[in-house]
Amino acid sequence: MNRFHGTAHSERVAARVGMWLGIAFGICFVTGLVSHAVQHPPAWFLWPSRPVNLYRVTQGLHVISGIAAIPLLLAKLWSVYPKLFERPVVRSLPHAVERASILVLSGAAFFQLVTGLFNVAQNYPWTFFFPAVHYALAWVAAGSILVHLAVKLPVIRRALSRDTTGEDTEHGRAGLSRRGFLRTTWLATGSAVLATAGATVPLLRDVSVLSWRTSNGSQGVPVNRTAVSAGVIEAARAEGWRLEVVAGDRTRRFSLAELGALPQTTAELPIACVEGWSQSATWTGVAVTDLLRAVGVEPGAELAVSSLERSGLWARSTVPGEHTTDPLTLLALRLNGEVLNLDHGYPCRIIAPNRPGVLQTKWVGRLEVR
Ligand SMILES: Nc1nc2c(c(=O)[nH]1)N[C@H]1C(S)=C(S)[C@@H](COP(=O)(O)O)O[C@H]1N2
Ligand SMILES: [Mo]
Repeated sequence: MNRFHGTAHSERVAARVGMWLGIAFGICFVTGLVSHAVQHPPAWFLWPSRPVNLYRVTQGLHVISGIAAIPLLLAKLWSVYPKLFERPVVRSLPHAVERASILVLSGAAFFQLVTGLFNVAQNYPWTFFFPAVHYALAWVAAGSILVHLAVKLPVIRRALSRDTTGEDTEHGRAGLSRRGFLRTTWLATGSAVLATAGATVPLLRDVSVLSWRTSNGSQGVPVNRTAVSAGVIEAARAEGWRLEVVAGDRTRRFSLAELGALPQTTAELPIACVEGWSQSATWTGVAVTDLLRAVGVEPGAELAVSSLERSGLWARSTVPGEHTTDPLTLLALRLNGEVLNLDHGYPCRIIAPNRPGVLQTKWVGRLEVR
């Protein structure tokens, strides 16, 4: 009856690949939730400013586990696709629910991986707002995985606990093909990770031939959005540029020279882009703690940051209290020993430890103490 018996289409293969896929999805889901919470913090959520590289690691894991899940999902679909042709199509109500949940699961998983991949490649061939849709479907995928796990638990148990030593000889060639299939799956997964992880893992930088870091950038750091595309060249270069610092009903204005005359702090801090690339650099500028004290405010207050950029999605950000007290939260003026160039946010930009790149606002024009 089972035409696919004894090949890669066995319960055992499906369960083994499924287990690794489940682990990859689990890591991807949790790190995705972290990234979402950091960018849209609910009231109870507190994201520390240390360790400096924590977000870099969680977001790196998010993208790496997502990449690993692609070959794993393909292998999993390959191992179970004969079930699509099972007849009768629906045997009972539970069977119908199970099949429907698998449809939702495959659809959501496929959607997440494909849109995620396009996103890291900075290609947006769609009109919806990626982060919101990606976030919503993560819950759909996670929910349907749980249903699937619950339904399949007996099969998974049986498949993962079965002793294979006898089986391989029993089925001869079939056993070999099963092992060959698994080995190919691991190899494809490992290659996909190695080919891309260098975007965030410095040791793999030269190994990762498919790495998608946004150009090599100037001053040794990639550039996501250039000053030209943000339309800020004129405003950033203007003679009359002043940093406005608003605290209550007082507004202080600092020229670039005045900012340069305040105490300067230098720190090695990463840009950790949500798109999965990260890069450490040496930043120098005015510690936000020093800047706040210069305007008579105790650090610990929340800061609203506005860019000279008029309409971009990332033209504004909020630096929460935990970050304004950290002496490494900088209004950076210099990068790797040079004056920040226009693409990196001249005249000044936010660089705070343990933050997603999207919140490291460039071309800052105004800070407002909340
Ligand atoms: N004003 C403004 N700031 C911004 C952005 C932007 O589009 N506009 N992009 C952000 C993103 S997504 C990243 S990853 C970092 C990249 O900084 P870099 O170009 O100096 O590497 O800047 C952030 N700051
Ligand atoms: Mo980014």
